[in-house]
Amino acid sequence: MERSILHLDMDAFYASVEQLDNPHLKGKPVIVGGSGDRSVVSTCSYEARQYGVHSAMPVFMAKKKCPQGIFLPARHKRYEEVSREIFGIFNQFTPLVEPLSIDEAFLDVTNHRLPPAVIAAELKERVLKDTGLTVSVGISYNKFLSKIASSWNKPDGLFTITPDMMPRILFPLKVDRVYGIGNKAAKKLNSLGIYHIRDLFALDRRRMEELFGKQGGEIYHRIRGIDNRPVISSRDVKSVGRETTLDRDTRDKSFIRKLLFEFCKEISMTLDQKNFYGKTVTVKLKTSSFRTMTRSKTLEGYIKDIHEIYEVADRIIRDIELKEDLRLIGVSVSNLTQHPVEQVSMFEDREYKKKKEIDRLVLDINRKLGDDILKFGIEL
Ligand code: TTP
Ligand code: MG
Repeated sequence: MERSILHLDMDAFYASVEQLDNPHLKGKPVIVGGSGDRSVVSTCSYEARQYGVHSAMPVFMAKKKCPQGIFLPARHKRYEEVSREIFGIFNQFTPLVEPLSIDEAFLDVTNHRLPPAVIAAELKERVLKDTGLTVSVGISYNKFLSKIASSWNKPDGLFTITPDMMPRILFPLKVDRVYGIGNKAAKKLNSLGIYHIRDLFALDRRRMEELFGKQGGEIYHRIRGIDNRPVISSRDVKSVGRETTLDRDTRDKSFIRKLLFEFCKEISMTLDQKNFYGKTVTVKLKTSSFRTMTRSKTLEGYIKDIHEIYEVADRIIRDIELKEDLRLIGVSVSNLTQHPVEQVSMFEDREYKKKKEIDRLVLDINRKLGDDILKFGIEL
C-alpha cells in the first residue's frame, strides 16, 4: 500500500522566534548566531537571505553582505520551549512522529481518517494559531520525497509530490539534496561533472556502487522514488549506537579507544540531529571466542556532547582487563529523552556553560562512587 508521509520544517526557526518575541523585527533582516566575529550564523530570516546570508556562514562575512542586518545571540532555551510546543501539536495528529531536529519531523499519516492534504492544512493552521509561526509541509509517499516537497516553496509552503511526477521533478535538483550524499560525496561527483540529479540518473547501479559503496544501491533507488525507510516515532527509539566487527582481532587499548571516540562522535551527532539526550552509556565487546561483554554506566544527568559520552565510554574500557583479543566493539547511549528536566541550552549562552559544569561535576561524583554505579553483564 502506498504510504502518506508528511515532512514538517519550521521556517527560519530561530529567527522567526526572535521576530515573534520582538514584533518590531518582523520584515527585517534578522541574523541569529554567535556573538564574536569568529562565530557562525545559526540561521537568518528570509529577508536576510536575500542578501546571500545563510546558516554556517561566518558572522563577519554576514556583516559584510548585510550591514543593515540585526545580529542577535541565540536563545536556545526559548527555541527548545517553542520546539516542545510544536511537537505537542504534531503529536495530537498522530503518535507516529519522528523528530529530525529541533524544528523538523516526519509524520506517517497513512492510516489517518483524513486525507494527507487536509491534515497538512490543519497542521499549518494549528501551528500558526497556537505559536504564531509558520511551518512548511511536504507530502509524499516516502521520506526522501516528502522532505524535498517541504522545501519546494518555503517559507509557509505546502507541496505534494505524487508518483506520476517521478523522476522528472528531481532532475533539476543538485546532487546534495539526495539523502545519503553529503558535502564530500557531492564534491567528488562535481569533480566528475555530475552536478544535478539528472546527471546522477544516467549512471547505472554498478557505477553507483563503485561511487558510494554499499549505499550506492539505496541512492540508485532513492532518485527513482523508492525509499522504504519507516517513520520511527521517538517513543520507539530506545538507543543510539554504533558497533563494528574488526578487520583483525585486537586487544590494543589505544586502538580500541580511538575507535570508541569515532563512535561517540557519530552518536553525539545523531543525538544532536534528533534532539535527544541520553543518560546511560553502554560499551559492548565480543572476544575472539565469541564471548560478549556489555558494561553500562548510568549518569545522574542527561548528556549528548561527544566528550561527555566518550569520557564515560573511556572510563568503562579502562576498567576492563582484556584477557583475549576482541573481534567486535560497540558503544551506545540509551535512556533517552527529548526534553530533560534541566533544560540544556547549547553553545555559548551562559546556562549551557553552567549545565556543562554541573554535568562534569556529576561525572566526577559518579567516578568517585565508581563501581557501585557500574553495572556489569555478560551474555553468551
Ligand atoms: P533549519 O530547519 O535547517 O533552518 P531554518 O528553520 O532556520 O530555515 P528553513 O528551514 O526555513 O530553511 O534549521 C533549524 C534551526 O537549527 C535553525 O533555525 C537554526 C539551527 N541551525 C543551526 O544552529 N546551525 C545550522 O547550520 C543550521 C542549518 C541550523
Ligand atoms: Mg527549518
